[in-house]
Amino acid sequence: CIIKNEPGSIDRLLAAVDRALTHGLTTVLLVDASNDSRQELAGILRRHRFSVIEAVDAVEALRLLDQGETIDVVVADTNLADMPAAVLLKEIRQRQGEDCVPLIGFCDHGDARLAARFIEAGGADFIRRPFLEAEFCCRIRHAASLQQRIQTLKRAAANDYLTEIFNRRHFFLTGPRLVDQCLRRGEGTSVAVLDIDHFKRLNDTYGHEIGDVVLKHVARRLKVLVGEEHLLARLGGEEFGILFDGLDVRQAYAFCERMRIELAKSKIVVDDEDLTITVSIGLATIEAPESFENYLHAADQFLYMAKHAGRNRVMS
Ligand code: GH3
Ligand code: MG
Ligand code: MG
Ligand code: MG
Repeated sequence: CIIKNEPGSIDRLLAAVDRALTHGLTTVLLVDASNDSRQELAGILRRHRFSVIEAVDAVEALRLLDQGETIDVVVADTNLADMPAAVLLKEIRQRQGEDCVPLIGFCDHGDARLAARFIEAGGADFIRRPFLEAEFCCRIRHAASLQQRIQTLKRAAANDYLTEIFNRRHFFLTGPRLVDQCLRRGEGTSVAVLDIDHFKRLNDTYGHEIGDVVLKHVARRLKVLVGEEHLLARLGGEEFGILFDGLDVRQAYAFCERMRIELAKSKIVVDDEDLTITVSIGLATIEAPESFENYLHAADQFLYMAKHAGRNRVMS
């Protein structure tokens, strides 16, 4: 961090120092209206090497979550005055979906049935005072590590192992929602199926391993060309799908042409040889609600036409 004599530079420096010190630590959002209790719990957590963000009520907690703060676990007093714990849970769910940040509730006294009700409502865990520091911290650590494992599994389930781009499953799971959003905004969209030409010949000539290198190369190039805006996946074999977010036919066609030309120009260095490949692309416009499979089928038919017309081209 470079310190300049400007307003706010000390704040930025302190924030950078804080980020460096807390890097890699589990971050807990501690929601507790009582200053004494919050300070005590924050003290315990910091002593046990947690990074702690404090909130005095549910509204402030939600605001911090909305700001996109990195938070691994929320630990909240279940007797918050501004919002019952179950409502806070529901609000977090609504914002972050099914596997949202885990929420652990705690209470001082009160109804013994609260723990069961809280966990049934979706809470990750429940802790009652008085508790031992070690138990408090290990329950939080456990919730955080479980969440991390879920995220790792989710990423793996969406990932194509060879090319490290999204897989077919992810494409078919998330594609329909993206189409819905485009159509509801009143924008058309389109889907492309891209297939490497004569890939079998390449495999037969250079071997399967070199074929894999080529697949990885094409995926890497496509990832750069397509960017974050559109959805790219390996559909299987040497076939890739691209769902364009809000491009009309002309724009999508131009996009596909650019991809085709870029890939044909791109040299793939294998041992001492430079390999080149070409691709054929089928592009289907999406204008009305239909099944996602139908859109793909249409794109496939255009791909088939592109192959028959001589390959290395886009058909729509
Ligand atoms: P076309 O131009 O008509 O698309 O011909 P093609 O040879 O590319 O198509 P074809 O469907 O005949 O062959 C695809 C080949 O892709 C056959 C298969 O062995 C190979 N393949 C599929 N998955 C993989 C993979 O993961 N790695 C490698 N190296 N090859 C793969
Ligand atoms: Mg084929
Ligand atoms: Mg092919
Ligand atoms: Mg194919």
